[in-house]
Amino acid sequence: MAAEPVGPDAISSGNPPPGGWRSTRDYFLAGLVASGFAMAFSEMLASFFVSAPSLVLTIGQRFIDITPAALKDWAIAVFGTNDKAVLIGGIVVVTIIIGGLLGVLARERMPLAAMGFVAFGVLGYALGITDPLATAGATLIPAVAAAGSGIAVLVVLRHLLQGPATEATDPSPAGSPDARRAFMTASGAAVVLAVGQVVIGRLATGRTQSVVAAREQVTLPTVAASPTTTAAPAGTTTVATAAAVEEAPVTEATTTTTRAAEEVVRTVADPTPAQIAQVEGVSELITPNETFYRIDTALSIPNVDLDTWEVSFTGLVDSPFSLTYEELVDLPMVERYITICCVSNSVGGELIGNAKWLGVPLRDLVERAGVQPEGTQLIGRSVDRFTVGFPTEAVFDGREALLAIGMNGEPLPVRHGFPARLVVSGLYGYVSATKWLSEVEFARWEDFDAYWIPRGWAKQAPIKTQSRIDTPRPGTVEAGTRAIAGVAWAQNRGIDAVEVQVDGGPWMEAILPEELAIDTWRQWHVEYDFTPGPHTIAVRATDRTGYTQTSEIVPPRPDGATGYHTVQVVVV
Ligand SMILES: Nc1nc2c(c(=O)[nH]1)N[C@H]1C(S)=C(S)[C@@H](COP(=O)(O)O)O[C@H]1N2
Ligand SMILES: [Mo]
Repeated sequence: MAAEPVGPDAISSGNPPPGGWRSTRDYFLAGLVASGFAMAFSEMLASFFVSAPSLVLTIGQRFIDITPAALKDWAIAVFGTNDKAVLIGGIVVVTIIIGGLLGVLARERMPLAAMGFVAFGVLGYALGITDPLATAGATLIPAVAAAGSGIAVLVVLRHLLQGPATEATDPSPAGSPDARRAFMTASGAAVVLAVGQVVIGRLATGRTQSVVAAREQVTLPTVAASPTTTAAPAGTTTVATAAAVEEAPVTEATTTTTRAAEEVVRTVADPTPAQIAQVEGVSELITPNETFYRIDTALSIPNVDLDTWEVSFTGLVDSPFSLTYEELVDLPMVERYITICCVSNSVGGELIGNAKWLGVPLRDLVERAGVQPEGTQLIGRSVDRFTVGFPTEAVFDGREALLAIGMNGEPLPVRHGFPARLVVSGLYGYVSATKWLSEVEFARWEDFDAYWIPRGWAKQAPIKTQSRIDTPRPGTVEAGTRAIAGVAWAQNRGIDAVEVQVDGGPWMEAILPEELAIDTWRQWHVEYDFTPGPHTIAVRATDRTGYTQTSEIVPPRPDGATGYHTVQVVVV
């Protein structure tokens, strides 16, 4: 907070400038303090009430929604995954500066400046109620708080600057050192209070995010392992609850197991050692939830109320229906290893991860709804209004497609879509993987374009066959024999071969561990004897259809990047 333009040093401590120290700068400072205080107060109150939106976040959210694609690409390119933090910081700074200008305006025309704060409150309210989880009444709280507290602080500071209106021509007493001290003290106090409110707001958010607590109460369906299987390494039980899990672990890739209530969870075994590359520096076969990439448009993670949450199947169906979380969890489930990735992933990028998903086969649910022949598009709607759309056909063509509630043996992490999300093998996330799912709707293919389609991304988006070098990393490498290793993926098809090339030489066949599933990435490696000097390493993968990934370099937009991943090293 040392950088705040307040405190005694912000104003020269020498003689008052001609006309007193009540310069434009002082009024600007008063405005900055007033708007900063107003924002902090409003944000703190918003964090106390679940249905009251944060105005700063909703402004940011609407900004994201209307931002032209090109600007968004630029922001992601420049700021990477910090783009959201930069956006919020930008909104705060701009708002405070506008507040400063209102402060200057307040010098002569306080009512007009007050109108400015009211306008802010009104704008905040108008944007705030667009938050899908906000109520009209609760939204009044942060909006009124922002306008009211901003005006109040400004009135007080202005009063301290101008003093009683008695002797307007006399700079005293307002211009006296005492009055000045009073102004600075009041400003400083307001800033301290604002900071305190931000801190309290932060702490409160952690508690009102009731979804976090609700998630911790969730017990995933328990797997009673099949008694027919033979011994396997410990720790092969696959879901969160340890209770009622029998000893005999599962070794088949897919084994039907019986639960007490005749419900069925078909679980998958943990990867065997033969399926895991024992190579240092290669991506883990299963990506831990903590490091799994996260991509979404949500500035604040939807705080879903598990007691009222439902997912409904609607649109062009014969029998629409809804499921509560309890009902959903009671349905027959499967576990599947599926690698999901983002279309924005550049060649060699990190926006990809592999997890074990627990969920209901989408096909079961779609059949229950009875989709009509014209329902050629499946729309996945989120509580945050995000949408995806993909061909209904993908539900029936034999690929893995889940309405998932579990990720790597845990309830879905909140950032990855708790309570439920879609996971569809072989389709990029933006057309398939709705997090915080609220509705699965069927429509004609030509009648609806999901969130990213009008923003310049392809409507059909199958994942492209790709490969990535994880080690060595670009830079300096010691001479000698070491592994070149990475991952390759062609979800829904499977990877058959990976080849590595150094300095344009012959393509070397990489070693692949046993396949975990055609829906997951596959680790690969070669041992290579590095000689001193600069070297360029390239990789390419061939999928089970016999297709070798193209060397043609195209950017992620509109339907996924292509080109060989290359890494440059200098061997010493
Ligand atoms: N509600 C919601 N779901 C969403 C998105 C989103 O912005 N909002 N982004 C999609 C995109 S673009 C991707 S790549 C995946 C990423 O899932 P992850 O964050 O769990 O890795 O989520 C998809 N689901
Ligand atoms: Mo994505």
